[in-house]
Amino acid sequence: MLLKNAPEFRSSEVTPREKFLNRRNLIFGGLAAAGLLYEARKKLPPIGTPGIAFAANKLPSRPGSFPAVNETVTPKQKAITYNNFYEFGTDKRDPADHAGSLHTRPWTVTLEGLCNNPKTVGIDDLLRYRPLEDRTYRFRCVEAWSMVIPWVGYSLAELIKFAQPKAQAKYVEFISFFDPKQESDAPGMIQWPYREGLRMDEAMHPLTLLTFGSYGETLENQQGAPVRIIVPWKYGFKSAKSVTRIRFVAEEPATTWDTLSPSEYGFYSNVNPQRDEPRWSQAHERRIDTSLLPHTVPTLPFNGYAEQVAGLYKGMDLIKNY
Ligand SMILES: Nc1nc2c(c(=O)[nH]1)N[C@H]1C(S)=C(S)[C@@H](COP(=O)(O)O)O[C@H]1N2
Ligand SMILES: [Mo]
Repeated sequence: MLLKNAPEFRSSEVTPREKFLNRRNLIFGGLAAAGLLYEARKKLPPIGTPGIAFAANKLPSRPGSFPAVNETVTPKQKAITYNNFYEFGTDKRDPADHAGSLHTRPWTVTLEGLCNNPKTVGIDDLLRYRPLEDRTYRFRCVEAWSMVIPWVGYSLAELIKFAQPKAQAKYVEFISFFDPKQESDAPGMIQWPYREGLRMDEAMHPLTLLTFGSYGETLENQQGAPVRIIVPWKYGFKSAKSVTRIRFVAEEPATTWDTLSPSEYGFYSNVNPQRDEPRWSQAHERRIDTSLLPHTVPTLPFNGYAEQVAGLYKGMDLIKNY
């Protein structure tokens, strides 16, 4: 599957700098590929591009195209030991303790539904499709805690353009991997796999990050390895982990948390200090950083990204459309 789909994926609309052929494919491709191999070598990206240093878990990346958050970054050790990843249990420690059982290779992401270029893409080809960027984002969980995390990835818009959604595709659905054998602590009250969704314009917004790493390294399993979505202006549950299917659909898709408790977790779930969770205020959040005492900060509309994204919701009542 991986090998079969790789050449098609790369041959699409990649820019010349990233347009290179997979050596494995050429070797297995036999004589007919020999001439191509020479061509491909000339086009190989310089050492240090994503994929080449991948084995060491390092993800070479360039500075992100968005201004970095000028706030204390959450220490990595905290960010990877306080997680929500219910497939591995409901306690914040569970993902760190149990997600080791998740196999992240081989891994494929399937682009499907209302698009002209449906494909199943191998994770390593996905990683190399576009240059990776460092993007330090605020991350706000609906449970009123937050972190500041340097993610590594590229805009999801790049992959959506590759898939060529049809005009009828108004939403994008994200479906996480699920295997009860690898994820035996998943609570039965949830209908697995985990599902999330975005409106097409939200998914296409350059802030929405197809995320492969954090702190300059590949994602830890508990963070949603090998690939997840990060939508920094929405509550954390909108950012699906360990994604394996991306589906283009005409109607607003049903999502895991909205299905479970619609009054608490709406489809939009934009961070909004004015719209309280029915059980607690959303006006403040506990920032998980280097401070020893609880550090509470006011919650910002759209998690501080109003300048970039408020325009997407012009004319919408964001209390009704929570
Ligand atoms: N597949 C899957 N994705 C998921 C979740 C989950 O349980 N399963 N939890 C969500 C929630 S509630 C949050 S707050 C974030 C947590 O991401 P983090 O552990 O990297 O901070 O992942 C989101 N994505
Ligand atoms: Mo969350």
